[in-house]
Amino acid sequence: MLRSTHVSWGAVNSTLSWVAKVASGKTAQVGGITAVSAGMARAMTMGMSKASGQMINSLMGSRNYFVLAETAEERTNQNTHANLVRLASAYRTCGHAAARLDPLGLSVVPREDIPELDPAHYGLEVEGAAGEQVVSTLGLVFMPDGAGGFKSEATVKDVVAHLQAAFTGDIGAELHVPDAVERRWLTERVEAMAGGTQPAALVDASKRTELAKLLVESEGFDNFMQKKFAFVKRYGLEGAEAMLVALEGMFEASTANSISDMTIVMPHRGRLNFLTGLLKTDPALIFGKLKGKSEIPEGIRGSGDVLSHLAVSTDLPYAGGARVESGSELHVSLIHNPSHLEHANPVALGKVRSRQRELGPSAMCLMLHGDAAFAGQGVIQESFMMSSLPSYSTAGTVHLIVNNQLGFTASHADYRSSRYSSDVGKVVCTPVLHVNGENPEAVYAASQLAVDFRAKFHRDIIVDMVAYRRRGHNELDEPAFTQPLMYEAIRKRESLPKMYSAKLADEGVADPEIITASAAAAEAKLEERLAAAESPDYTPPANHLGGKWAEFKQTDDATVPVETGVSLETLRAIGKASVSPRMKKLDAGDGLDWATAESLAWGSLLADGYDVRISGQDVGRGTFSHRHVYLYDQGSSSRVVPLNDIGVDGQGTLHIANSSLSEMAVLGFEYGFAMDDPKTLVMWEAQFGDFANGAQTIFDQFIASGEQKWLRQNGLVTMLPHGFDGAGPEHSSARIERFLQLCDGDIKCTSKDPNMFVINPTTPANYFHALRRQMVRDFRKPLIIISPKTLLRLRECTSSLTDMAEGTAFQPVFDDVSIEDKAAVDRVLLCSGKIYYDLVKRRDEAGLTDSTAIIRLEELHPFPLDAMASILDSYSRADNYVWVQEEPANNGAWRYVDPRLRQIISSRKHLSYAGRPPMAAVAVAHAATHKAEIEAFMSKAFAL
Ligand SMILES: Cc1ncc(C[n+]2csc(CCOP(=O)(O)OP(=O)(O)O)c2C)c(N)n1
Ligand SMILES: [Mg+2]
Repeated sequence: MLRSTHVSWGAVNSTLSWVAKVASGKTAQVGGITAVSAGMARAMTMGMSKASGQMINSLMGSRNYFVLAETAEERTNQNTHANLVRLASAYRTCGHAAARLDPLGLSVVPREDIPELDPAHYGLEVEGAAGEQVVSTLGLVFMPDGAGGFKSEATVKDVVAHLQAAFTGDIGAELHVPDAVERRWLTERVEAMAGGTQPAALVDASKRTELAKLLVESEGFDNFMQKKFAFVKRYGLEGAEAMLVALEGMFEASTANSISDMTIVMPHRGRLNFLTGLLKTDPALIFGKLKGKSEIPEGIRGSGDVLSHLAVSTDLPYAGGARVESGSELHVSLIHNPSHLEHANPVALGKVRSRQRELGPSAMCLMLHGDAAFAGQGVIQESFMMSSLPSYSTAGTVHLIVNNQLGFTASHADYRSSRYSSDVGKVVCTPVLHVNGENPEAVYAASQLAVDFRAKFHRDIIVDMVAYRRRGHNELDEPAFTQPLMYEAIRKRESLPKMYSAKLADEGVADPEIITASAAAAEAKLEERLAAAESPDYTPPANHLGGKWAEFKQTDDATVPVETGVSLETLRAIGKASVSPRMKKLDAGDGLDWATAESLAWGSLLADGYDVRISGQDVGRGTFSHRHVYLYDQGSSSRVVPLNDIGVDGQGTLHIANSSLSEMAVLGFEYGFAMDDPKTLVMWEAQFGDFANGAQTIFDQFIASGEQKWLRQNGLVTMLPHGFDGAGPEHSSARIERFLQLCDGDIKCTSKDPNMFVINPTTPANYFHALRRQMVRDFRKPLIIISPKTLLRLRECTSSLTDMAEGTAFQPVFDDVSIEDKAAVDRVLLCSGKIYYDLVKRRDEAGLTDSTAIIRLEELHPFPLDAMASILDSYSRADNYVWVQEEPANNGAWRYVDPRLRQIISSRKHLSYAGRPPMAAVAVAHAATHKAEIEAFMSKAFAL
C-alpha cells in the first residue's frame, strides 16, 4: 500500500494540525464565537503559503486560493519537457473521461476518441528511439518506484504509459481543486495508485483475501434473504458488493488518521448487508422484524420504522490503520433516516459538529449516496455550501456514491443533466475519485485516499464507485422492462464475489477453500440467528437513551408544570452582560422586552452550565434588528458576546451560528446537533416563519415523528416569526395550522406524552420560561415557537423581572387579570398571539372592560384542557365565547381549538369564530383591504 509522498510538506502539515485543534470547537471559541473553524483556518493556511505562492483570487471571501510555486528545478524540467507537461496536464484534467469506470463496459469512452489524450497531439513520439529517451520526471509525473517513493527518471514511453494507467485505468480522478497544495498531494496519491492496474501493489495478499471474504459474505447474505424472504423488498447489494470493500478501507484509514468517532448516514441500498456484515448487527433484529416483531423492546412506547432504516451505534474492531482481532479505536453510529433520500445528511453533519466540540476532527461524517439521489436532491448542494462555514464546518465529509447507474428505473440520461452524478460537489471544488466497482483493490485504495485527504485537509471528498444493480430497484421489480440492454449485459456477467475469488485463486493469492469456509460459516450463523428470531424468547436490544442521554427518560406526563424562575440576584448579574438601554430597565426591574428576556433565559442557562446554540440567517443581529447578542467594535469589526462572560465559573458557551441562506439543510443540521447533545439548548430561527416550509421534510420526518419512530428525543427549538401586520401574502404566516396538524394530541387531550410542543407566547417572561423549560426537564421534546415581529418593540408587551423570579413558571393559558368582577363578564374572547394586544386596545376603546374578558392560549400543543376549563368555569355568567384570530379561517389555530374548546364550553353556550374568511394566499397585499378585514372581525368579536 503506497502512502508516502514525494516531497515533504512539513510546514503545511504543522499548519494543518493546528487547524485540527481549532476546528475542534471549544478551544477555538473567542468570546463565545468559534472564531476559526476549519474553513476559516484553511484560509489562514493559504495565507501562510503566501510567501511561496501567488494569490489568484481575492474575491472569494475567506476562501482564497494560491498557486504554489514549483521549485526552480522542477520549473526548469517542466520547461525542458513542455510537451510532456501538456500531456500530463491533459490526463489530469480529462483522463477520467476515458477511464474504465463502468464494469458493464456500456459507457466506456475509448481513449482514442479524446484527442487531448493522444501524445501525437503534442508532437510526442512514443514508439521507436524517441520513446526510449530517458527524461527527468521532476515536476512532471509521480511514478511509483515500488518502494514507497517515486522514480526520478523514466523513458518517455513509460511516462506516457504511466499517465494512461493512472488516469484512464480503473480510477478516474477529477482533481479540480484550486488549492495547489491539495492538488499536488492528490496528484501524487492518485498517480501512485496507477489506476488500480497493479492490484497487488495496492493491497497485500492477506488483505485481498479478507476483501474476497467480505464480498462473498455479502453475496451469501443476499442469497439467504432471497431464499428465505423472497417477497421482501430488501434493496440488496448484488452488483455493488464492493461498497463493503470501500467501507472497510475507510474504517481502516480512519484509525490510521486518529479518527475515532464516525457518524454514518446512508440510504436503503445494501444497508442490511452493511449492518449484518461490517457493523456486526445481530441479523435476528432483521429477521425478527420480517417475522412481524418490533425492533423496540417491550414496555417502551414507539412505533418503529421500516427494515431499511434500522440504525446502530457500535465500536468496531479497527485500530492503528487495520482491522484487529480485539480492541477498538473506532466508534461508529449509523443514524436513522427517513425514506426522503439525502435529507438525513445535514442531520448527520449537525451531530458530528456537536461531537467535534469535544473530539475535534477525530469525529468524522461519512455519507453514502445513491447516484440518482445525489444528483437530484437540493439538500446536497445546501450541505456542500455549509461545509466551510464557521458554524457548520465539520472538517470535511467523506462521500461514497454507490453508483449503480440507475435511479429506480431511470437511466442517467433521464435523471441528471450533469456528466457525473458527483458533479454537484464541484460547487465547493470537491475532488472526485471515480472508480470501477469491479476492481476491489482500486476501490479499497481510493477509499483510503479519500479518508487520508479529509484528515489532512479537512475538506469534503467524493468516491464515486461505479457498479450495477443485478436485480430491480427492489427484489420484486423487473428491471428489464425499462433497461433491456443493460440487463442483458448484467445477466451475462458473473458476480463480483465469484469473479474475484476465482481471480485470487488463479493468482495463488487465496486458498478458495478458506473463502468458501468463511461463506459457509456466515450462512450457518444466519440460520442460527433466524431460528433465534423465531423463538418466542427473542427480544430486540434497547438502543436508546444511552451515553449522554442516560439521565433522560420517556416521560409519563410532559404537562406537569416545571418551575423555571431564577433568583432576581442572578438575573440582575446576567443582565450586566447587556447593552446599556437594557441594563437600565433591568435596574428598574420593569419594561423588559423580548430580546432582554431571551438574553436572561440564555444567560441563566449558561450560568447553569448548559450551552446554547442559536442558528439561522443573520441571527446574531436578528431579522428585526432586535437581538444584538454580539457587539461589533465599529473600528475593527471584531465582535464580542457579552453573555459568554457573565462571571460564572464553568459557565456554558453561547454559540451564534449565522447560517447560509438555507432552511432544509440548516434545520436538519440543528436537529442533528440537538440529537447528539441534550445539554445544549439548540435553536433555529427562520428569517420569517413562512420560510419554514422550505424545510418541511425536516419537520415531518424528523421533528414531529423522530421520537415515535426511532426513540430519539430531541430538544430543538424552532422559532417562526409570525403575525399579520399588512406585509401581504408573504412574511405574515408561519402556518400555525400545519404545525398543529403534525401534533399527536387527541381532541380529548388524554395523552400526556406529546410528540412536540407548539407555543405562541405573548409575553417576554413566558418566552423566557419556555426556553428554560426546554433544558430543566428530564426529557426532551421539540418546541415550535410561533414568535412575534411587532411585539418585539411593543410597549405593552413587556415583562417585569419578578415575572421571571423564583417560583414562576411557563403559563400555558393566561386568564384576564384586568377583570375585577368575573360575574360581570358576559363575553369571553379567546385568542393566541399578538392579536391579544389589538383586542385589549379595542376593548378599551369600546368601553367593554367590565363585560368582556380576553383569554390567551399560550400553549397550543399539548392543549391545556384543564387549565383552560378552570379559567372558563370562573366566568359563570358568560354565555358568548368567541375565538378571535387574525389568520384566515382555513389557517391559524381555529380548526384545532374549535373541537377542544367545545368540550369545555357547554353546549348551551355559544362558541363562534371571528377572523378572516378562508383564503388561498394567507393575506392580502392591499392596506385598505387589510384594515377592512380587521374591522370586520373585530366588530364580530365584540358584537359591535
Ligand atoms: C426524496 C425522495 N424522492 C423519491 C424517493 C423514491 N425513491 C426511492 S429509491 C429511488 C431511486 C434512488 O436512486 P439512487 O439514488 O440511484 O439509489 P439506488 O436505489 O439506485 O441505490 C427513488 C426515486 C425517495 N425515497 N426519496
Ligand atoms: Mg442508483
